[in-house]
Amino acid sequence: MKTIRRLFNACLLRPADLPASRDDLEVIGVFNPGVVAAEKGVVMLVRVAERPVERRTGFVALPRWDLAGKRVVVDWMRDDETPPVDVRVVKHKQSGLVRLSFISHLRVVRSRDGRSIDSIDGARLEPATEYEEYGVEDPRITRIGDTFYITYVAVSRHGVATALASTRDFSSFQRHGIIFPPENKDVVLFPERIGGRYHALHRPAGSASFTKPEMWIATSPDLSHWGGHEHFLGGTGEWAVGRVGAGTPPVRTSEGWLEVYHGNSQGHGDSDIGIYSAGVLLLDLEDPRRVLGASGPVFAPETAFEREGYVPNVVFPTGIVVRGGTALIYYGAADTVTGVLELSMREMLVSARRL
Ligand code: MAN
Repeated sequence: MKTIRRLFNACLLRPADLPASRDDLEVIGVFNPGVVAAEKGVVMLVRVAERPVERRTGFVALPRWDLAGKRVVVDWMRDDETPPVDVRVVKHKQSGLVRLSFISHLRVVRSRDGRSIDSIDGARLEPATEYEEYGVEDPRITRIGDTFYITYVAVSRHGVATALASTRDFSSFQRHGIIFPPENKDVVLFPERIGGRYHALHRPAGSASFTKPEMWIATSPDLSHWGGHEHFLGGTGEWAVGRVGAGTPPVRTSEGWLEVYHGNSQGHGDSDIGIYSAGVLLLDLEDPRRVLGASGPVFAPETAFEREGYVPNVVFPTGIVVRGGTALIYYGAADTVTGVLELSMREMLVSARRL
């Protein structure tokens, strides 16, 4: 399928743009940003992935957050006992448990025009609970009233869960705990109540493969207690047979909720991660469980910074800002950098109606 023409495209942030949080760590990725339009322009919470600088022959360095010491510590494991699953993950042979070879936190970045970075703030959202020992990742931001709600992935020895935080100023954050237990990620909140209830898209994934991971939808009276879970969407084509998940928070249009989501083409072999591309969904305004249209890929890895990097061939949309007839879509590319591209709203809506 043909992708939609990019009206603007830029690589906004690279690992070299950000100093590591400590001298003995190095930044390997600044990607998958939560993005929201605020009074003075666009605010982003960018996922910063870091790994230890030191190498020891015969060992792998596995970072984790030490809760008591409030700092990253490193576990050195023998590499013959912890072979890689893919570039991101190793598996301890004896226990069968996996660990990440990096640890992520979130950093506040600002842009007045949404197309270039003006400043990188000191403010961070770092791991702080036992559910965040292996990092906090992939935030999505939804403004509801005058509060910005952040759903983010919390990774720990208890699994991969999704937590909620909120802020009014992006300098301090309130944590509201885990809202979707393991394994669940790619959670996005709708920006208003529908039929009196908050709505979220989420992506549960279990270890028994009765199904490929699917997107689900849930509702809540208060953003903390979620119920009414329903299966919502599986893969919609070859480009999304491996995985699908919500990308950006949904935006209201006259024709329905527009949701930019991701799909994975599934690699061949265990360590091949496959290609991640982006599609568009159109959901009924009154009942977002009703999918009115879907299309994809509307954009796919194309530029060098999307095709080459820590995990090659990944575009992973996580933020959207609509201005008039176009949308700026923010995404992680190759699990390494942050990109922005501009698409016509009309073209996205027309493509989604075709199904
Ligand atoms: C996958 C990837 C990684 C991420 C882990 C844990 O392996 O998405 O980037 O760190 O899951 O969430």
